[in-house]
Amino acid sequence: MTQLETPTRERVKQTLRAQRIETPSWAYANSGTRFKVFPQEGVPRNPYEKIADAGVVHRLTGVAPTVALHIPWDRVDDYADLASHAADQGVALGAINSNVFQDNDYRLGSVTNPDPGVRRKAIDHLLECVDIMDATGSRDLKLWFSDGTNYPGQDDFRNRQDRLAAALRETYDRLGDDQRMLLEYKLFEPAFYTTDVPDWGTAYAHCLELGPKAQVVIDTGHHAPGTNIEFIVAFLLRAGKLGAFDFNSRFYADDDLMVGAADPFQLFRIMYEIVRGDALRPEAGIAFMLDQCHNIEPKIPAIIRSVLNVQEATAKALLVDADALAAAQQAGDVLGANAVLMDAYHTDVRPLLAELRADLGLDPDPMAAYTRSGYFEKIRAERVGGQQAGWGA
Ligand code: PSV
Ligand code: MN
Repeated sequence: MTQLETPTRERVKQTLRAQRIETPSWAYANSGTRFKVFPQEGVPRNPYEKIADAGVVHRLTGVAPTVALHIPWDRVDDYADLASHAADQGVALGAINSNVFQDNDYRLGSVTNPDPGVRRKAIDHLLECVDIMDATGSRDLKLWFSDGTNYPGQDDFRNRQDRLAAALRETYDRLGDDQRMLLEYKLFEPAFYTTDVPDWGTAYAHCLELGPKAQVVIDTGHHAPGTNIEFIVAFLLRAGKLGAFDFNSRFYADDDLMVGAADPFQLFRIMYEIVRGDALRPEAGIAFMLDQCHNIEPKIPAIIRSVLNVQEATAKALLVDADALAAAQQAGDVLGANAVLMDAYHTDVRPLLAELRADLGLDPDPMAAYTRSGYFEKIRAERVGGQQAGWGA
């Protein structure tokens, strides 16, 4: 490894101290594919236990201070009590994810369903999520709609867009001054012919029409193979319309594997655009969230690994020599410009990150620290009986 100059190391560490990565409550729970859910020992049985696990991830990594909830999977009687439990665990409640995709009524869609009664039910759920945000102090409402069609002629595209716009407007108007709506797109699944919010352009157009409190979420697993995601990042950031990421990685479709596992270079390119847009600062308002499912690997270590992967990609992005890159680009030096980026990507930042953690009073190796902590043995012994949480629970 080339030795990094002290000012560079200090600059990068300083910026990394402010990084915030949000973990998803559902990643701590059981999940699977449509073929099988493999239960694991020690899995949380309720939202309180999921939040306890998120607290462990934050204590070990120092950069995961919030946990996203999914409603109704994390429905509780008293959200203020859940928020105070989170504070006891050293974390706060983050984005509220709505869920209008698991009820029998939503067979033909939720907010775009041809039946006005079903649309009303779906919108009421979105409004309930804003009530929950009021109680938890959450800033962000994350919306993902599985709505779409399976067959040509099944429903009218334009009517569905009108219904979508009306539902978004009603929800938008319910938001408080400090609250935001984050609209997520996805190319396909569960709908296979059309999806009502299939891509960033559709999400962007709706957000533009709604106003400044509506922004786009990029879930890295929600694109056609080969899509240049970093271009989308650059475009939306420049337009002031990037609100959040759902990080994960994919080999084929919406695989929900650990971020940075399938394509660490893509994650670096995305984080470079974030650095280029000066959007790493918490004040820039980009929520860096994970949206993953750990079907066969142990969950808490997988989430720690994912947080570290984002941190490593960020450190590499911060090492790009901006002046040298600009000079090469201006001079039309194609290979020189590419080399500046690749030099940063090929730097081994693990020693720098270990040093950062030591500065913060953390164990330099969070994965090993988790194994040594005995936390898994504790939850395995304690969390017996009851219903393990999972998708839909
Ligand atoms: C949809 O595939 C999605 O990415 C949305 O964010 C959902 O809320 C989440 O997955 C559920 O796992
Ligand atoms: Mn997602």
